[in-house]
Amino acid sequence: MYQKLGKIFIGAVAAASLLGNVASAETWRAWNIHNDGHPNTAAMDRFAELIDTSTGGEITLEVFHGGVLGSQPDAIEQVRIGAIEIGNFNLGPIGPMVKEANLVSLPFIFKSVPHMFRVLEGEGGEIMAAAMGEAGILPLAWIDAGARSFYAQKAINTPADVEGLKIRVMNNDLYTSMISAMGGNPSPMAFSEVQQALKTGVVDGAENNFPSFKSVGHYEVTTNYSLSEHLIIPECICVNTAKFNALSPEMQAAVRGAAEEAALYQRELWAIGTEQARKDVEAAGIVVNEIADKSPFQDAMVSVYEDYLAANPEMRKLVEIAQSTE
Ligand code: GTR
Repeated sequence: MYQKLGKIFIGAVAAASLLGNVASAETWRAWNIHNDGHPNTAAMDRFAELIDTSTGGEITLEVFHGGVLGSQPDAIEQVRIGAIEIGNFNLGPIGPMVKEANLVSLPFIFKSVPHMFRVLEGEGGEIMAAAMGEAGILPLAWIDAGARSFYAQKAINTPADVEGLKIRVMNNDLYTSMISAMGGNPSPMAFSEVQQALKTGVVDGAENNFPSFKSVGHYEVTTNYSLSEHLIIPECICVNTAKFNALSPEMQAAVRGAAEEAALYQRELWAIGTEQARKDVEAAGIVVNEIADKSPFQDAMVSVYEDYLAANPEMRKLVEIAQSTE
């Protein structure tokens, strides 16, 4: 009897599968570089819950925090080829792979975080998203990563203060040009190595936003955080394009909807987390330097733009879109 019922059931499932109306549940792996306590970690956990609900349990997200699935450039490549399905990536290290993503890595390209989001939500964002999708790493939603500023054992209030300093940067030639243009020595390095490098003096300084400055202990091995805000780089929740395209339109909408909701949650957490991180590092003794006039930094970047656009003239259009966005 049971056997017979079993056979009927299996037969029904097989028939339904042939008709294509039984989805098979999948588990997707997600990469996140941050630890507990960082806003993006909570947002990625929320994303996992949301995707479970919105897909009716058809897609389960297993989120790996703390960069345990590899460094960011490696993980970007893994999502691109489909070895990992999803990542919360900074667009900085995507630039070497997808030229259009490099728009956001031009220093001072955005006037503010809201301006950055306006560009991303307009034609500029569409062009970038299309190119990223084409490269295999499709953005489902943009998330906030604030502004990056310099920190070291001294104040960095002008580009001249960078002169002669070895500064850690993320992997992207635009950042090495940026530091060189200030007279510093750029040192590209994985995020996980920076604290030790600062501690042992392998580098003299680095640059990041307040939440990351705090979460991985860079504030424990520096004394000054100077608000140069030279880079406003967004992040994405990005999926392997082929995996996403293989889903039914309903499932695609469910996954995208979950990512968009998680992104909105991230932006809320980000605002609170940034303020809290600043308070915490100040309470721990970090001197935060306001920089009233950033124009010396901006002037130092003229050659970076000139050289980059001479070598990549096709990027002029995106730069113009960003600069003409109110
Ligand atoms: C953080 C960002 C990470 C990583 C890191 C870095 O702000 O969220 O994805 O890019 O900076 O400096 O490597």
